[in-house]
Amino acid sequence: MTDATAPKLIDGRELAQAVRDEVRAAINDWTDEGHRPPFLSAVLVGDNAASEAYVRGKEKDAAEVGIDTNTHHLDADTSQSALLDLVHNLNADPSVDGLLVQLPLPDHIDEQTVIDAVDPSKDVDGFHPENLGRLLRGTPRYIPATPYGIMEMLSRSNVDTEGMDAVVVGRSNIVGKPLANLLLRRTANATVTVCHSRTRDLAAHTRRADLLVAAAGQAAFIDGDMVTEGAVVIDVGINRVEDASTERGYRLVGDVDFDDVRPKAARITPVPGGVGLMTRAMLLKNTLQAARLRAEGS
Ligand code: BQF
Repeated sequence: MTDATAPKLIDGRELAQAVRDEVRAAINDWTDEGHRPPFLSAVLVGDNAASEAYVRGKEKDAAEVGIDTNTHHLDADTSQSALLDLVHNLNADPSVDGLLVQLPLPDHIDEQTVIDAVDPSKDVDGFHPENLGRLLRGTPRYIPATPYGIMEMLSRSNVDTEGMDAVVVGRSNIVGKPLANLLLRRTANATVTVCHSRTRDLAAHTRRADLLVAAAGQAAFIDGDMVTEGAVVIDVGINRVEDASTERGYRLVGDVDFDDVRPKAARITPVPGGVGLMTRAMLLKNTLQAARLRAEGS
């Protein structure tokens, strides 16, 4: 159910700031107990501008909450075996709590092989099959940051998913599949439909959604006609559209046609300033958890 008194916009800036404040307080307690600060190591291959920006954002958030970071920048032509060597070294390094390899990787590198190489106890992205398996089985260790952030946005905005018809558009391993699983858990109790590029009548599904999550990767993919009055709409898309009036020549939009959908939605997340910021905040939570796991020796 939806809290009718709540403001329409689910503000990722505000919610992510609240998460960061909590993580910072928890890290202060952790270091007061005599532990060193959590340490996150990131690996960035090549010079994809968006990836560089994402990593810089993660470093900035980490610094704010007291997580130490080190980013390894590798050339675009780095071999898969050189990347795997680095991952193995970071796995073996006891000063590294959390380890992430920024995606996407260059075409000559097999992403799955690299994901499999990350020590699951350091896998703060939650992409390793062991961690995905644990999530599926209901005993999660690291929950992938985007779906984790979406669940956190819902609970912090008092959206009770109990009995809701949730429709997730997009079936990626990083968003759609783990999110569908989180919504299915007994702690959420939604009825979940996962749609994708081959779904026959997409609008027939989305119109039935009390909770609509758009993770299709296409600007203006969801318009007002595809949304029922009073739905909660979560926009996971990050798309660049040309905009000559901006300094960079583009602006970021989600998968939802915001102006068209907003009047019908009970709640809606903006882009920018929505799910993306929460994704970053949840990585910090996972990194603190990694430091705790390391200290316990588990
Ligand atoms: C915002 C990502 C596709 C492929 C690889 C804030 C982020 C984005 C947008 C961000 C993303 C997307 C990340 C906003 C991390 C989310 O205000 O709208 C933050 O940093 N993200 C990533 O690391 O890799 C990706 C999307």
